[in-house]
Amino acid sequence: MGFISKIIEGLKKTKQSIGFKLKQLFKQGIFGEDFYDDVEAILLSADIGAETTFEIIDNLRDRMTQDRVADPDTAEKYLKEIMVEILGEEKLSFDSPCVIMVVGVNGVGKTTTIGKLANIYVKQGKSVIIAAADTFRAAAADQLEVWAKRANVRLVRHGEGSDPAAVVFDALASAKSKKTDVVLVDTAGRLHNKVNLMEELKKINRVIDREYPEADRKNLIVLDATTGQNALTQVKVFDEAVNLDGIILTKLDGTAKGGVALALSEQVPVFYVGVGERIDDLIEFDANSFVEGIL
Ligand SMILES: Nc1nc2c(ncn2[C@@H]2O[C@H](COP(=O)(O)OP(=O)(O)OP(=O)(O)O)[C@@H](O)[C@H]2O)c(=O)[nH]1
Ligand SMILES: [Mg+2]
Repeated sequence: MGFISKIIEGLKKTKQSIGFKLKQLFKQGIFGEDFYDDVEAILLSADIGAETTFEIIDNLRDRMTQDRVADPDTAEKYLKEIMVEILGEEKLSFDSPCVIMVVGVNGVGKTTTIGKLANIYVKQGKSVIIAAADTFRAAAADQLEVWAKRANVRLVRHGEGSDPAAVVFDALASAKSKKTDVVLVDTAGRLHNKVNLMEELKKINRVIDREYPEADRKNLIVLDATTGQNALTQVKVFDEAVNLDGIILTKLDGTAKGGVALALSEQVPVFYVGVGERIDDLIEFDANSFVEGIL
């Protein structure tokens, strides 16, 4: 399946919840105050969030009034354009060597996403090493081992309960000596408490800065699309601990809450979306395809 058809398939439920309703509304061709109220209600119901929804509505009303838009196709085109502007066109780009630390609460799909990312970079001809820095959960490194084998990349792991920063230290040493292009760092999603988790992530972050200052750095947060607006809070909390460069939004395939990508994009750019559990179910985010997928 191609990229576009995959994202369209992944956004099917979101489209069912908002796209069809909006289409019907636009088709009526009556663009008075009721129209904007109805669009607002539909967007609010789709996890786009109040702030982003109001911004979209204000923009739409301004542009439609200014250009005296009276036909459904133009109105729909304007709405799509506004959404694409909000989502932005930024892609994840980095120089080799690069260290990508992947963070997020438990169960969102960090480990799976690391396997998928490793696969993407290997296919691009890059060398990759994975650091199993989630030493808290017993099966975490085993799970990562399976993904590393699938993607055919090296893995650095220590025993359960060992210091995650030490795992990262070893992975960096190996990457430096072998001139590896990308180091992917898997982290724990849960510790005894949230303060511990944030302190651990800060420590790993410091170790990377100190041990490999010449490497490019990216901190990515993985968010589960099915959590909807809750994802915004997660971005805030993790961004305070370690500066976030981007978002990977997983499990779009199982949810009608894909609209949350719009609210998230206003905070931090979305670089990839997960649309399934298989190794090639991670797609580079593209604003135009996304908007076509939901409307
Ligand atoms: N449908 C679907 N499932 C996904 C996607 N990404 C991950 N999953 C599933 O989500 C579950 C949790 O994934 P993990 O990769 O273990 O999540 P994690 O964030 O590493 O979890 P912890 O290590 O416990 O914090 C697994 O069953 C994955 O197969 C996706 O894009 N779509
Ligand atoms: Mg994990």
